Amino acid sequence: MAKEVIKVPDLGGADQVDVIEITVAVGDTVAAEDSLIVVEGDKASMDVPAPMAGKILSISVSEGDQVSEGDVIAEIETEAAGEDSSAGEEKSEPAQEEAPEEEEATASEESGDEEESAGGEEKEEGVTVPDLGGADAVDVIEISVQPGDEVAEGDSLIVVEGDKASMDVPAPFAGTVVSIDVKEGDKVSTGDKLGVVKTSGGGGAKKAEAPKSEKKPATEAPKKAEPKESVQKAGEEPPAAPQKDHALERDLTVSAEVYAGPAVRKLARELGVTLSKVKPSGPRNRVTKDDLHAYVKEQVKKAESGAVGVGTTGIAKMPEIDFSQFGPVTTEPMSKIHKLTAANMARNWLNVPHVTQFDDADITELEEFRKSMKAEAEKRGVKLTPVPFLLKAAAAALRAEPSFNVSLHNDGEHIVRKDYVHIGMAVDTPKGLMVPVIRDVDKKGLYELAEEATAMAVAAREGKLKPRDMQGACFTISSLGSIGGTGFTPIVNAPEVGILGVSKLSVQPVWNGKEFVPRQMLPLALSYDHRAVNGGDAGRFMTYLVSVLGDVRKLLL
Ligand code: CAO
Repeated sequence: MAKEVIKVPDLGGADQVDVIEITVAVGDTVAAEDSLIVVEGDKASMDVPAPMAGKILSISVSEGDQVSEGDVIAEIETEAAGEDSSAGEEKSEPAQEEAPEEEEATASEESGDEEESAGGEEKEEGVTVPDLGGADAVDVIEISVQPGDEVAEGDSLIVVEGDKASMDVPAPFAGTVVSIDVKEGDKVSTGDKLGVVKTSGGGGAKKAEAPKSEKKPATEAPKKAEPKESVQKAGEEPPAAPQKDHALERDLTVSAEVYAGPAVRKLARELGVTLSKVKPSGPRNRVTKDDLHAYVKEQVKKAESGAVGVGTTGIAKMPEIDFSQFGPVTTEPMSKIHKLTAANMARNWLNVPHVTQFDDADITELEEFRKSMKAEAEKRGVKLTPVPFLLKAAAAALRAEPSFNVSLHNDGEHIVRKDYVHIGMAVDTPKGLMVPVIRDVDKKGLYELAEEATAMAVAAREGKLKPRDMQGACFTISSLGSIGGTGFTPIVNAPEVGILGVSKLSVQPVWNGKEFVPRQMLPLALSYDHRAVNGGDAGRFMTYLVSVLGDVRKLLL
């Protein structure tokens, strides 16, 4: 065991860089090259990696500190004293290897594309990737300008990112962007051509003041770029040291003005997360790895619960409202059934183009018949309500008009036709809405259906339904007749394509050709998925249904 001191490595000439993230905690065990802290200078941010594996004993810096080369970052206890004793400060430099040097003046200097004309006239110069401090084949993560854009000297043209650092490649002089020859996702190395910038005149190119071959000494802090107005959002500026942070802001504006370090950006890209959607919690509104993880967790949770929000529908979410400001409230968790119903309803409402057709069935004779059978039904231990009749009539209609006994295939290319008739029955339970399914309704008699409907309703209310009891329906009946109402528009329970809403029976005056007579009229509402069913089919289905409910003898035919 040996104790080693880890210091800030060579920062490529930059001095007094900000510590923007501490990525380890005291007690953490790290592998060699694991990031310890992230620092950020004028134009680049970089991870400072552990020079050796070990356990972090202490951390001497905090977020927001400014550090320079040689400052102590942390103490680490290494496993094998002998092996790592030579590491110490020397090994604290690997980051330097990957940290791009801020040699903005190198851009274009070695380019052979220069088309220079006499002083004071326009000239076009190729811009190349500057010295990347040893890094090779770095990713182009943002193109900051377009052909035709006016840029000031030092304005970012593109942003590149290696393993441990990201940096702007600045315009070598003020002028107009003629072309950008790389695109996001390309890999570039030192010397690769990025594009062409045209000076507006000899006097406009500040670079002309410096000899072409002159490179800025590595020890000189890079010149700060004045950010373009378009990337400066007044409301989003970090509060501290605005002048110093101009280039920093530019660097952090990658991905819609988001403030994040290279490691976080890399992780975001790997996870496919748009950084601008992540709520930052770090200093100066910086997105941290924890923020990214929290965001991904939340998205996964939402997706698994089927919750509908931005991203799945494109519809803005409801604003969060504190109802207690209007009066006393209590907040309680939704039951699992309630949450599932909410998700299913939203999914069906948004996916299915609904049409609802209305009609009234004259069930005067049906009611007479039902009442005449009631006593006998009770002897058999069943309750004969209108529901078994509705089940039987709907099954007959599904057979007579099979356009309703289908489901749309998910591939959008096929229709599945069913040669069975299973019907779901909406049941109102204390825990929420449940839809048990009665199988082979077309093959069952009224008593059998009455018995099964009652048993299913009881099982639903007692929470005893099994998943299979709620699967496989071809069509659903939602009867609110015992509760009341003159009509409602039910939501199709996809992948079924139709649902019948039944409201409360009432006695209505009906013209029989000679006079108005009192008839018992049952309001029906048939909602259907207009992708699968046409209005004509729906009209025929409803007319057939009304006719068999009007004369149940037809069910025997
Ligand atoms: N009009 C007038 N009276 C009706 C009627 C109608 N359309 N439908 C049923 N009734 C009567 C019944 O005949 C019964 O009266 P009697 O006891 O005098 O015979 C009474 O209402 C109670 O019926 P019930 O509720 O016990 O049985 P049911 O077969 O009518 O209904 C069930 C069973 C499970 C469908 C029902 O209890 C239920 O839960 N309905 C709610 C469904 C629902 O929530 N739908 C909305 C889904 S979308 O949110």
